[in-house]
Amino acid sequence: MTGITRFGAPKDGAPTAAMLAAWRRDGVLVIEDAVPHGDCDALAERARAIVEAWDPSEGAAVFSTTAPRHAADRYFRESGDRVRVFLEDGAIDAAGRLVRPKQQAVNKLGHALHDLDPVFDRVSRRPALAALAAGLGLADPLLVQSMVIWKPPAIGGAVVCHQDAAFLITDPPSVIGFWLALEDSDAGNGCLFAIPGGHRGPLRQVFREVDGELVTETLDPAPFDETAAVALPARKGTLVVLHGTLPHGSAPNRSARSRMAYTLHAVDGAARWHPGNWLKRSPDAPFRGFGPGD
Ligand SMILES: O=C(O)CCC(=O)C(=O)O
Repeated sequence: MTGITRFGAPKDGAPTAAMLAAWRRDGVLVIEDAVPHGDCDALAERARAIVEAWDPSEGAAVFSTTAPRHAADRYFRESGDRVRVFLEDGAIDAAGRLVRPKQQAVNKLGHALHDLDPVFDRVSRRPALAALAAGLGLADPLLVQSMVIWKPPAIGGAVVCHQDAAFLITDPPSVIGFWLALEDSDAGNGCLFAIPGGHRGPLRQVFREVDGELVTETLDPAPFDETAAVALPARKGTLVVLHGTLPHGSAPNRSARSRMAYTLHAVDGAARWHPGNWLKRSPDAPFRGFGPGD
């Protein structure tokens, strides 16, 4: 038992009264069978094809939330309106050469899959997801960031407990995370965990640009109560919706199974997008909403 109420997919996507009550109480919704397996497979297949086509000599960066090095890296900073490949710690040697097959070396792809790839675009802009976002209060939703989190077998890295509002900053905080299991996840292969109700606590940190450098600023030093965290196992097709101030993360994957997930973050265009956000878009690639012409 996870202690979190699990829901079936509402008919037209809009959250039911029970879902809204759980959202307010817990700051997280687990919606089973929200996306058909065919769409999950199509996303996983596209992700693998992007990695297959990627030439490691074009450049790459290790992405680690436990030993962050990416902040100084142009490769990361320029990925806001591109699709770039980030590698696991342990996938390259001291000279930067891959020591594992590409498909088993990836930490994540990011961060504009939803705008640049037609398959990710179609699944991200499902009408049911737009109805869910509207029902959860995003008046003018803007899809700002998408990632495939690879979690490869054996070396899949941990994602430390964090609040998404620290990384996608608006005033007031408005980000909502839509996390979709592309494969079954459980405690054995590093499923998500979250602290139910923790979204009602303060935003602890912001990660932002100051004088050209990306820095983490502490707003509130109170540690997360990780003893209150619950595991959120999710079968393929399950959507986990995360409030922007909900503390959540995932354990490493030391198993022989991969744990691929797709995650999409939306903010409210009615809130002010902080100019110091790490995530930048070129002027000809503005954030768009759920509609084709938004
Ligand atoms: O997939 C994971 O392990 C973590 C994802 C996450 O933290 C997020 O989408 O905000």
